[in-house]
Amino acid sequence: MTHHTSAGVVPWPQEFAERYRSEGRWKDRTLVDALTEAAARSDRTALVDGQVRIGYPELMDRVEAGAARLLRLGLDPDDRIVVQLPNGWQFVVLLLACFRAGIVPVMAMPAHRAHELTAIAEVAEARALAVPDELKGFDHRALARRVAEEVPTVEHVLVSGGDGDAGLEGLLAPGPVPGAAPVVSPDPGAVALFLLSGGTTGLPKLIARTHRDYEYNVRECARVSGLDGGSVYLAALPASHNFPLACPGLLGALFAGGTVVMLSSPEPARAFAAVAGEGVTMTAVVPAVAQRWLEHAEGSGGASALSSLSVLQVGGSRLPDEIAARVRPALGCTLQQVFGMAEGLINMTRLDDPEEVVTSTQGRPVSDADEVRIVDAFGQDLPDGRAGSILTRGPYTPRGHYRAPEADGRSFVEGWYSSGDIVLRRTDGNLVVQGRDKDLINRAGEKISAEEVESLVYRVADVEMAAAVAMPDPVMGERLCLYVTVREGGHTTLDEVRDTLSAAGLAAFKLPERLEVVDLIPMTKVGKIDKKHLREDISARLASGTSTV
Ligand code: OOB
Repeated sequence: MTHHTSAGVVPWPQEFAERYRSEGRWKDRTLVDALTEAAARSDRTALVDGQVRIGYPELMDRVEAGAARLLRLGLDPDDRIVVQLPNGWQFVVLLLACFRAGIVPVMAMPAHRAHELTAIAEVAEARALAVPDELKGFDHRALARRVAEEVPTVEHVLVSGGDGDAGLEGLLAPGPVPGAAPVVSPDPGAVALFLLSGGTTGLPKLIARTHRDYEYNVRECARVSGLDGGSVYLAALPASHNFPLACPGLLGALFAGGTVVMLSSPEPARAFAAVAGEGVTMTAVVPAVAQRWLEHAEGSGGASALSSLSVLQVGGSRLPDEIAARVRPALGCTLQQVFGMAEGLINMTRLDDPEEVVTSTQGRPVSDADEVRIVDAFGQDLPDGRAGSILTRGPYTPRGHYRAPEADGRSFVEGWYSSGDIVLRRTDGNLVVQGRDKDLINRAGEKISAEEVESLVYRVADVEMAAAVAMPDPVMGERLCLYVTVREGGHTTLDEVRDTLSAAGLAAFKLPERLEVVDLIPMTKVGKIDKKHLREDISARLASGTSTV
């Protein structure tokens, strides 16, 4: 028997919940209710994936039938299903079918491997996994089987793209579904999905998002980014990430009655062709991708392919001001900077902001009910213009991680979420992200917990002590550099470390990209590894071209 999802969810205090409801922020409707309203009004294509085009009536039919078949399979409302699918129509329909039935998807990434998937399935006590057959030469079906063997709650593996009988395509075909029980809508206050935290702990943390808080998240983001029924949204970042999913993302486009185009990679040639072919009006990318798009457009004159594009959202990591300034001239669209987090708070520059605000700030909260404080090391509020740690709470920022009371001692302070970002608030209210005091590496928007990597490095035979730090990188923003000390007479290499971590099932994007074998790892006065010193050290080594190996 698995837990009920709600056990382990930290609720909003009653007075806040009542206020959010009476102010009309939280509505009494599920995510599928929001979709149903849009579907009734729209005559647009809802979903495009290559040659596959799905209109709203067909989408609703598939969602209803998919929900009925998930239940007929033996899954119950409130059961968790780990979803590890690439950007394709199956991802969208499965997610909506889960929302319809009250089955709770857990948003894994295609890049995850056994280490991550097992931990995610364990924390969620998942009863099912949904995976592609194979992706980029990797056998996800075998990976899922391995996870299912290790995690006793997992009973079903649903595979997309294969020819097996448990195929996802069959499950998500339009109805009717003989012998199925009627599908009952979940409570709007129930957990709709779990997002993955870009956190700093050794194990992944899950964030429970309810139907009503997530619907509000989508609604406010859609308003601020100008989405409407005529919008064509390109999902080119991995769709299980909060940004392309709900800020306003593909859910925003669907709830507006617009069109969603699913693309499995943001690689410029393919993305530009998709924009031109489908008349895409809006998309979201990370700074590293924005940079590649700029180079592509500035180089081969590909910018004309983007003539339909009106808004380019960029977020996930800090966009350098100089790159921000190139967006409008080179791509001919409005830049919208987005500083958000899976834990809730989303900040955006506004479409009619002066160019200076758009190119040099990360915007301001999307909701006037979002509360933001900037505090010093002692938790004292700082005046505008002074950089400090950002704390936030609000109608779509949950009050804790899922089943993680211990880890939350640091990241939630009396109901305020402390993201670990160092932020300055200007007098005009716009936020500027200046740094970070959390122990992670932000590799082109993909968050890598230093602790998670370090804990596995000790499996390398001769390693004595390990410290993972961010090294600056012109393309990815940051990459992971690993400092190690080795036992006397011992030695190790970058290849050995990477091989060991891969064998441990760690996702490839988390593997160290540089190794520094040193005699001593510097410690602070309180006996912690001095990461600040190491970051300065690697910056200096990169600047002077020196290395220990
Ligand atoms: C987004 O969400 P997560 O959960 O992957 O990561 C959140 C963290 C933030 O705490 C911050 O450290 C960093 O990512 N971040 C940015 C940023 N946007 C996110 N740092 C500097 N500048 C930005 N514009 O990354 C996310 C979620 C929803 C929308 C957009 C991004």
